[in-house]
Parts: sequence; structure tokens; C-alpha cells
Amino acid sequence: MIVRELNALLGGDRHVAAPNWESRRLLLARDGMGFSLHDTLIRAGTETEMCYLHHLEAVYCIEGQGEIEVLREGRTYPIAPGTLYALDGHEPHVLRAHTQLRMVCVFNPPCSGDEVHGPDGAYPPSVAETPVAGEPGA
Ligand code: 9YT
Repeated sequence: MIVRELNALLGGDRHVAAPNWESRRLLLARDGMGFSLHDTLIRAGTETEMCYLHHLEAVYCIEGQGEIEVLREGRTYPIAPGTLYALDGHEPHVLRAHTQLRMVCVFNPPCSGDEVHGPDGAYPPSVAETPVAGEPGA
């Protein structure tokens, strides 16, 4: 069993920052769960274009106000606490944070830990990882 506290991973290698967001990666590929789970803060006033070509992502908002524009559909959906969106078709999208957003994100396949968006808005394909001996999940 894995028990982990958000406060204990801040500032470590599970805490990844990009200009528009910071991602606190509570579960990663090396934990052996088959998905990764992130507690992510999106900075207020930012607009981020993304397209997860190699992953499925579910995102559940627990704090803040914003919107997601799905570029292929030309539709925009409001985001508030209680809103889930699931990118089940690798959709190109733009996320706008009207205030700071706090999002719980799940990735399949799991992220390895250091991913940030490339020029295509994607994270690189995941490499299969086995749990690290001595770490929870091993
Ligand atoms: C919602 C979203 O995709 N934000 C970018 C960061 C990403 N979710 C992550 O790695 O936590």
C-alpha cells in the first residue's frame, strides 16, 4: 500500500513546474498503479494549448474558475469545482484559468515524473517502467 502526503513531495522530483502550471505528482509510473495522479495548480490568467497525443487524461476541478476550449469541436465549456473533463480522443484543447485552478489529473499511461509539454503540446510517449525497489509500489 502507498500512503503519501502532498506536503512531503513539494520541492522534490515529483513537483514539476512549467510557466503556466505546477504539477504535484502523487502517483507515477514507478509506483506501478498503471496510471499517474497529479494535484495540479494552473496559474490565474493563463491560457495553455495542449494536445496529449500519447496519453488519455481525466481532469477534475476542485478549486477555481476557468474554461476549456476543444479546438476540433469549436466548443468551450466552463470549469468550476465539480467539473470533470476527460480527453478520450487526444483532443487539441486550450485551458484558460480565470482564477487559479486546482485540478486532480489522471494520466493513462502514467507519467514518469518530469514531463512538460513539447512544441506539439504533448508529453512524450511513456516508457514502460517497473516499480523501483525500496519505493512504495515496488
Ligand atoms: C490540466 C492540465 O493538463 N494541465 C497541465 C499539467 C498536467 N495536467 C500535469 O502534468 O499535471
